Amino acid sequence: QKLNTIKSKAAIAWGPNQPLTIEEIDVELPKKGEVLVKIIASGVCHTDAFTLSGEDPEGIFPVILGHEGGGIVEQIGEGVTSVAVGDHVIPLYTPECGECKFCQSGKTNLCQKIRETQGKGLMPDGTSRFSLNGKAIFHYMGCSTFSEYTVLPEISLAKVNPKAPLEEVCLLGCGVTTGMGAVMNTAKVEVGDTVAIFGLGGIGLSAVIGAAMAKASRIIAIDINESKFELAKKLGATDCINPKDYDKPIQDVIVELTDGGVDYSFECIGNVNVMRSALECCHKGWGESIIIGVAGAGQEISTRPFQLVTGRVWRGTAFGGVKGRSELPEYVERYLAGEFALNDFITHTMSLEKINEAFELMHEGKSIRSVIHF
Ligand code: NAD
Ligand code: AHE
Ligand code: ZN
Ligand code: ZN
Repeated sequence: QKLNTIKSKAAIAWGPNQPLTIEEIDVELPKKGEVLVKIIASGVCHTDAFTLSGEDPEGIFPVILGHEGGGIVEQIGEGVTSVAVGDHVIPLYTPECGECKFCQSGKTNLCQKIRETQGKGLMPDGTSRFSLNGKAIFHYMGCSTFSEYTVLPEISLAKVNPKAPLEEVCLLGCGVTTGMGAVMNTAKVEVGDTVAIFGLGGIGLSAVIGAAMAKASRIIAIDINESKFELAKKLGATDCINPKDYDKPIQDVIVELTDGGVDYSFECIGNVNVMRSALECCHKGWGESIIIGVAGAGQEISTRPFQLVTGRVWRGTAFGGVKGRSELPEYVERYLAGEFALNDFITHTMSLEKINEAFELMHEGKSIRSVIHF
């Protein structure tokens, strides 16, 4: 074994649509401002599948995917002060440096301090900490949680209450925070508002939870897979609709159901045609549609500009607008206080060796979240 490295079991994605393989890789110990984290659990998000499909313009291989994790600090690099060995942490694909123009603006959670290198699969110094037989393996979204050990910049870690089970709160590393945050921070849904949520995976169902917490009067949940409806109803959906049951556009159905359209809609699929429906089911004059879903390379959205001229608003959100270091710990506290459950989402748990099954279950529409236990 090389000096300054440790061995780690990791799932490697070698190229688009190739099954991941489990390898024993070398992980370099953390450099200045970096932290070695032992991953305890990681959810599998549709964005991992999206990048694996080859549709992600930033997709790069070979790579260690995974960005919805929970772990424990194993070692800190020089100058790290905000976390210590033993701390429980959630990796952040949207870091929070507190210093960049974006952090200082107070208008966004999209810290850009390390965005460029992160998008290239590298640490901020432009190199990778992962290798297999001397060949570099890329990082993913600054997280790479499908590895027993991973290295992250200090600014990419939220320190959370150690009382929270990491096997559950890992879901706050992406899906649940994204959906709830989109409703509460981005849209700012208020008591009595009407809401339509397209796509009832981990993101859409979390948006349902957010809308129920905000006391929306009507929560219309839309999916082509009706097996999602039971949980959507349990979480607070008032109406569940399958677009395949209608011979007219789903936006027309929703406009009729809601006396002119909803106050807010959320696209949680990544389908540009559904994004149009989500905009056009909004109420004239004020309805806002929030894009959460991630669409593939070359895809574009379209609508008649008249839709916007007449007051509808098209917006988007990443990580639910949540600033990871300063705001995510509070989500963990709210979970611990019983404000929302996470176990409803965990339809499957498995070891890293079975990770390809998690992708299969997702594509078959059989899972909400598979959580990998290390
Ligand atoms: P998922 O695969 O678990 O759920 C998607 C749901 O959409 C499924 O229930 C599926 O049946 C449904 N669906 C598919 N096509 C449909 C259609 N034409 N009409 C209605 N329903 C349809 O995915 P997920 O993990 O919940 O992620 C959802 C999307 O959000 C993905 O695009 C993902 O990349 C994106 N995402 C974005 C952010 C962000 O920060 N913006 C964060 C996480 C995930
Ligand atoms: N890399 C893609 C876009 C992927 C994307 O939009 N990612 C979301 C998070 S999805 C989490 O499941 C995001 O945060 N985007 C903001 C950012 O800075 O990446 C592409 O199209 O190039
Ligand atoms: Zn995600
Ligand atoms: Zn910043």
